[in-house]
Amino acid sequence: MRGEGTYVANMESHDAICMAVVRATIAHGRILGIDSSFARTMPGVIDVVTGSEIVANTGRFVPVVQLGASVTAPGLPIAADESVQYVGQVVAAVFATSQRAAIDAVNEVIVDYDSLPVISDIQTARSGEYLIHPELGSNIGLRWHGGANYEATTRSARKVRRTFKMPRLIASPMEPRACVASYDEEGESFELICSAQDPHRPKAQLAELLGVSEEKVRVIVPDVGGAFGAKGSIATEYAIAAYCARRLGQRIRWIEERGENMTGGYQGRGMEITVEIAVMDDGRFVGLKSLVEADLGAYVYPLTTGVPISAAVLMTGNYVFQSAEADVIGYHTNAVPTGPYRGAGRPEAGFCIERIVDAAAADLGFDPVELRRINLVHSSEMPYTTPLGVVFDSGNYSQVLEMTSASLNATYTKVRSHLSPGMLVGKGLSLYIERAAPGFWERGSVEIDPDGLVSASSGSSSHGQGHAISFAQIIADQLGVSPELVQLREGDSADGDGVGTFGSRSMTLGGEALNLASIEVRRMAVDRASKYFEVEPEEIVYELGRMYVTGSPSRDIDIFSVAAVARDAGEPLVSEIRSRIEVPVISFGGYGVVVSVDPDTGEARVQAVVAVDDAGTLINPMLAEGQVLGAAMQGIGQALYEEAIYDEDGQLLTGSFLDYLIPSSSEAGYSFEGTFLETPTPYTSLGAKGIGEAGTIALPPAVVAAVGDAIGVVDSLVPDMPLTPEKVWRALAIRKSHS
Ligand code: MCN
Repeated sequence: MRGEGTYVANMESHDAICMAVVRATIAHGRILGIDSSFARTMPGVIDVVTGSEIVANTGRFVPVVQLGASVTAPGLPIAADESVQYVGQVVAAVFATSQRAAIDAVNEVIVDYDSLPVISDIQTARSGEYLIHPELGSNIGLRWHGGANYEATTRSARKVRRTFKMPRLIASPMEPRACVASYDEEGESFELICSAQDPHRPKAQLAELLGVSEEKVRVIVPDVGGAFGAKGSIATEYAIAAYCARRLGQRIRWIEERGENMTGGYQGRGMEITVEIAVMDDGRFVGLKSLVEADLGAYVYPLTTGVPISAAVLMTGNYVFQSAEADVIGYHTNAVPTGPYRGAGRPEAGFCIERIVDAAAADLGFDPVELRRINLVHSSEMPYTTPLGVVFDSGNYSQVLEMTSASLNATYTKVRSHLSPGMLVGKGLSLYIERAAPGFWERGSVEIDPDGLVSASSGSSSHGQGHAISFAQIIADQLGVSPELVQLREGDSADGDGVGTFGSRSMTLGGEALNLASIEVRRMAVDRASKYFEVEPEEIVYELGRMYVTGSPSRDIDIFSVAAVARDAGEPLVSEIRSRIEVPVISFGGYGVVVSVDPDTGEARVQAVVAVDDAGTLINPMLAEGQVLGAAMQGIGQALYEEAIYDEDGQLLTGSFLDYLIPSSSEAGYSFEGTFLETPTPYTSLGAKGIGEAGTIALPPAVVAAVGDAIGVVDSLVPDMPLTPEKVWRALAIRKSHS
C-alpha cells in the first residue's frame, strides 16, 4: 500500500520481450489450423510459437497420488496440441517488443476449429455420453475409497442423508500471475522470476516439464499480491515462457490480465458431496458415509486430485464416529482444471458435516447445539484418531462450542433490536477443524551478523501473510533482541531448499525451524562467550542479547560482539534446522453468524460474525486476526456471492468481476467479535498451529444455516450456495405458497 513492494510486473526487465497467449475460445474441438501470417507482420511482433511445437518439446504436469488413490487422469500439458479441451487453454504464444503489441497480435491469430461435444458439468460427465479422454473408457480420472464398517455399525441407527453442491470458485488474488523467464546458454540453466506461493515446487515442476535437472533451474519469488492456494503450482504460461526463452534466446516477460486469470488459472472447489450419518435415538452419532464427486476439469495439475480426497478424509469434523467410509470419484469436464483454493478440501468437508448435523437435529428433533455437544471429541480423548485416520493432537472443542454459542445468542439479540422492522433475521453456528501443516518439514536458518543484524532464511515464503514480521518475532524472542534487527530472506531457491507456504503450515513448521535455529545460535553464543571469559558455559547468563558471567555483571558482552569473535575463530554463529512433525496439527474453532434477509428482494446480508479460534501458540495476534478476517470474508463470498458458472458450451459466464462478485467493502458492513484461545500443539517446541484458512471452513455452513433460519425453510429447501438474492427470494416464495 506504500508502493514499496516489488512485484513481478514492476521489476526492471527492460531487456525482456513480452509474451501474450492465444487462448482457446471453444471448450472442445480439434485444431484444424493456426494462421499467424498477418500477426507476424504487425509492428513489434517478433515471433509466434504454436502449442503443438511447445507440446512436442515439453512434458506434462504429473499428478500427485495421495493415500493410494487410483489416478488415471492425464496430467495437464502446458499447451494445446491437436485439440483444445477447455476455454482458456493456450493454443499459441506471441512475442513482441511491448505487451500492447503482443496482445494486439494475439487478436489477429486465427485458429480454425472443428467443434466436438462439450461436457460442462459433473452430471454430463457421469452419464458417459461423450468421453473427453476416450482411452480412459469413461470420464473418471480419480477413485479413492477409505474407511470401513459403516453398514455393520449402523444397523439400528436412524439415517440422515443430504447432497451438497460446492460451486467452482475463482481465487482472485489482487496480483494475477506473472513471470520473467530467462535462459543462460553457457550454463544451460533457467531462471524464473514469478508470482508463486514458494520457489520450491515451481523449481521442481519446471525442471520436470522442460526435461532438465533441478540444479539447472533457479526460481525467485519476489513480493506476491496474494495467492490463496491458486499459485501453488506454476502456471502453464510460466513453463511456456521458460521454454521459449531458450528457443528464442531472449528474456521473456508475461503479465496476465484479469480475464485470463479467471478463465486460465485453476479454480477451486467444484464438488457434489452426498453425506449420510447414522444417529442413535439418544443423539449419539455412530457412522458416517460420504461420496465426494469432484469436477477435475479436462486434465489435472499436480494437486488437483488431492483436494477431494482431503475433503473425504476430514468429513467427520469435530465429532466422534465409530465408523466412517468415504468414496471419491473425480470426473473430467471440458473446463480448466480445479486445484487448491484457500482451505482446499477442508471447507468442503466442514460444510457437509456441519450442515448434516443441522439436518439431523431438524429431522430427529434435537437442538443443533445440544446435538453437537453430545458428539464432540473431548480433550481427554486426545490424541484422538478418527475412523478415517486423522489425528487430533490437542484441543478443547467443548469450550469452543459453549463460548461460540453464548456469544452468538447475545449478538443475535443485539442485532434483532437494531434491524428495521420487516427484515427477517436468522442465526447459524458451525464448528471447524483446520488440518494444518501438511508436508512434514521445513528449513530455517539464523545467523548472527557481527555488524549488528540477524540474518534469517526460511523455506516458507510469504504471499501476504506477513512472515517477515512473525518470523522476526520468533527469532527476536529467543535471542532477546529487537525484531527490527532481523532480516528475513525468503522466496529464492538459490538460498536453500524448503517446502513452501500452503495448508497454513508456515508458523507450525517454518516458525519451528527458526525457533530451533535461534535456540541453537543462542547456545553457540553462550558457548563462545564462556571461552571468551574462560569460564564454564553454565556460568554464563544470557539476558536480552547480552551475556555475562554469573556474579560478575561487569564481565559482559553482547551477541554481535560474540559473533565477531566467533567469526574470527572460523566458527560463525549460524544454524540451519529442518523441523519435522509426523502428522499435521489440528487447529479448531467455532463461528456464529447473524444474517438479515430482505423479504422483498431476497438479499441476505451478514450482520454479525462471532469467532472463537484456537491456533495454538499465537505469534502475532494482529496478523492472526487479519488472517481470520480475510478468510471469513472469503467464506462469506462462497456462501452468498461467488460461483464460476459455465454454460452448456463450456463458456465461462462469470469471466469478469462484473459477473463474478467477490465481496468488497460494501458487502463487509458486519460487526466482528473474535476471541483467540491457545492450546499449543505438543508436536513442536513453539506450539503454533495454523490459522490461515479458518474462516473459509467455518463461515459457509454458518451463513447458510443463518439464512435458512431467517427464511424459515427446512434445511433441504435452503438453496445451494451461493445464496444469491434470486435464489433466496424464490425459496421464500415457495415457503409462502406452502403456508
Ligand atoms: N499466525 C500467528 N500465530 C499462529 C498462526 C499464524 O500469529 N499460531 C499469523 C502469522 O502472522 C502468520 C499468519 O498468521 O504470518 C499465517 O500463518 P499460518 O497459519 O502459518 O499460514 P501460512 O503462513 O502458511 O499461510 C498459508 C495460508 C493459506 S493456506 C492460504 S490459501 C492463504 C493464507 O494463508 N493465502 C493468503 N492467508 C493469506 N493471506 C494473504 N494476505 N494472501 C494469501 O494469498
